[in-house]
Amino acid sequence: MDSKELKKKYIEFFKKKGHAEIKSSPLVPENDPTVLFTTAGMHPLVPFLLGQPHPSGKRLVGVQKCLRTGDIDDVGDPTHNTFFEMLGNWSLGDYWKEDAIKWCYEFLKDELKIDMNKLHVTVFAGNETVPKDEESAKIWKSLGIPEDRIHYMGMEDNWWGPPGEEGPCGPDTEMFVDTGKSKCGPNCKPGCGCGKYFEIWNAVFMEYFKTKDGKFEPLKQKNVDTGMGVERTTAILNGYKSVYETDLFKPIMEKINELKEKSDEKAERIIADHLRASTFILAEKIPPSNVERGYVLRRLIRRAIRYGRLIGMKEGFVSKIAKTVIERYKEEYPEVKQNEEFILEELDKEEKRFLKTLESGLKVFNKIAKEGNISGEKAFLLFQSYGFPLEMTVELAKERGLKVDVEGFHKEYKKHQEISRKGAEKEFKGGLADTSYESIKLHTATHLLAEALRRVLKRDIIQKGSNITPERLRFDFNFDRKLTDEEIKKVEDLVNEKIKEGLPVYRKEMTLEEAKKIGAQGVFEEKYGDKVYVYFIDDFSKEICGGPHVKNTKELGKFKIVKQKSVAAGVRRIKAILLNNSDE
Ligand code: ALA
Repeated sequence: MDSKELKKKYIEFFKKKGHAEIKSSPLVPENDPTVLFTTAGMHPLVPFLLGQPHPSGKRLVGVQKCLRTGDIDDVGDPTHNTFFEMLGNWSLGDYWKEDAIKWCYEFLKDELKIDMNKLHVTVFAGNETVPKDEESAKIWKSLGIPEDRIHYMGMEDNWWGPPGEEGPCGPDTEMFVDTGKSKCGPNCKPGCGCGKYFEIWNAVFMEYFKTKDGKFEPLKQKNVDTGMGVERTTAILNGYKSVYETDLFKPIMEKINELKEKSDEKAERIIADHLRASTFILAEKIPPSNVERGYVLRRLIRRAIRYGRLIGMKEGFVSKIAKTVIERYKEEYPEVKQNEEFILEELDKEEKRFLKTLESGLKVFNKIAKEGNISGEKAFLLFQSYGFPLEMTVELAKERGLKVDVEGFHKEYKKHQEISRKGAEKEFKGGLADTSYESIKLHTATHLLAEALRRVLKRDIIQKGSNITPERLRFDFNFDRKLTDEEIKKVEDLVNEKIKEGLPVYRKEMTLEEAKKIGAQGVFEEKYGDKVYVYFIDDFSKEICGGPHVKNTKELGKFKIVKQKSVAAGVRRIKAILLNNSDE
C-alpha cells in the first residue's frame, strides 16, 4: 500500500464514521504567534478545540503538512523527519475515548490489516493533577490487547501539547507496531527509541488548557485529536526498514543516488529530509534569513549542503533535488509547483552564499593541516567557528593522509558545554559578590541582550562567557565579525523596548528535559532528571539560570552598549551599561 492509498483509506474510513474532510492548512500557523510552524494536525483547529463551532461540524478528518525541528539531530535514523504529513481525525466536543480507541483498532486491523498481536499501546500513568488513564487501558483490554502490551507512562511520553506557550492539551494513548527486532535491553519498550517499536498513531484526549504560567484548567469541551504519521505508517505497511524507502521519498533518494559520488546512508537521508522540508517552507514564500522561519530554513539548507559535500555532490545539487521534490508533490500540494521559480532561485542563492563561508573555513583548515594531524581542539575550532561538522573535518583530513583526534574533539565539546553552563553561574557569582541591586539589574539586562542578539543577528547565538560588576555587564558570544552601527542600534532599541514594556521576570523549576522541550537557552547535558531553574522574561526570553533577577524589566532604566571587540576566533565581546533615567 503506498501513501496515497493509505491517505485515501483513512479519509474514507472516517467519512463513513460521520467525519467531514478538511484541507491541509499552511505550514505557517495562522492562529498561534508563539510557534514558527504548524507542528500537528490540531494546530489549525485550536479555536475549534476551544469551543468555537467549526463550519464543517464536530467530526473532522484530514491530512496536514507539518514541520518539527525539535528532533533534527535524530534525522538520518529510520523514522525521524523534520517535514512530514499527518493524518488525523478530530472530535470537537463529540465522541470520546471509547469510539476514538475502537475506531483506531478497527482501522488498523480491518483496513490496514496490521497484525494485532504486534500492537503495543501506551497510556497516561497519571500525576498530581491528572489521574491515571484507566479508562483508555480498559477499552484497549476490551479489544483484546493484553496487559503486557499496555504500557503506562508519564508526562514526558503520554501527554500531548500545547505546541505553543499556551493552549489545549491532554493525556494520550499511542500506538506502536513491534518490528520484530530484538530488544535493546531489559528496559526496551515503546518510546525507548531503539527502533524495535515503530510509533504510528497517537490519540490525544484533549480536556485541559495549559495557561502561560503553567496551570492546567479544564476545557469547555472534551476533544479527541489524533495524529498518524503518513511516512512511518507507509513504511510499516510495506515492511520497509525506513521511511526513505516509501513512495514519498523514493524519487528523491534516486536523484540523490544519481548525484552522489560516495555512499553514506545517514548523509543521504539527511539531504532528502532537509531539502524536502526546505522546498515546502519556500513554497510558502519564506526566504532564508537570520531570523525565525527564515533561519530554520537556512539551517536546513546549509545542513543539507554540508552532508552533500560529504558524499561528493557538486555545486547546484540543491535545486536539482528540490526539483524532484516538486515533481513528487505537485499534485497533492500544488503550491510547490506554483512557486517553483522562487524555490529554485532561493536555493541556488543560498547555496552560493554558504559555499563562500565554507571557503573561508577551508582556508583555516588548510593552514591547520599543514601542521600535521588535527588535534581535538583544532577540530573543535573548525566546528564552532566555521560550521565544519566533525565528519567533514575527518573526511578532509583523510584526503591528506592525516588523522583527527576524534576523542579529543568530543572531550573539547563536552568541556565547552560544561564551561558555558557553569561559566554563567560562576562568573556571575563573582560579579555578584556585592549582591548589589545594580548587579542584579545588569544580570537581567544580560538576558535581554542575549535574546536581542539572537533576534537581530542570528538565532544560534550562545553565551561564551559573562561577567558582571555593579558598573557594567560583559557578554561574550559566538559571532565572527564586528557588529555594524545599525546592528548595535537595533539591539539597543530592542532591549530598551522590552524594558519600556515593563515585562514580568519569573522563574520556574523543571527538569532539564522539560527546559529543553520549551526551548530554554542554556547548555543541555545528557543528564536528564536534574532540576534546573528557567528564568522567563515574559514571553521574550527563557534561560536556564541560577538568578537572581529583578521582578520587572521596567526597573532597569536605559540600556546602552559601550564597547565591542573580538576576544578569540569567532567570539565577540560586548560591554554594556544601564543608565538611570536621571543620567540621561
Ligand atoms: N496532535 C497529536 C500529535 O501530534 C495527535 O501527536
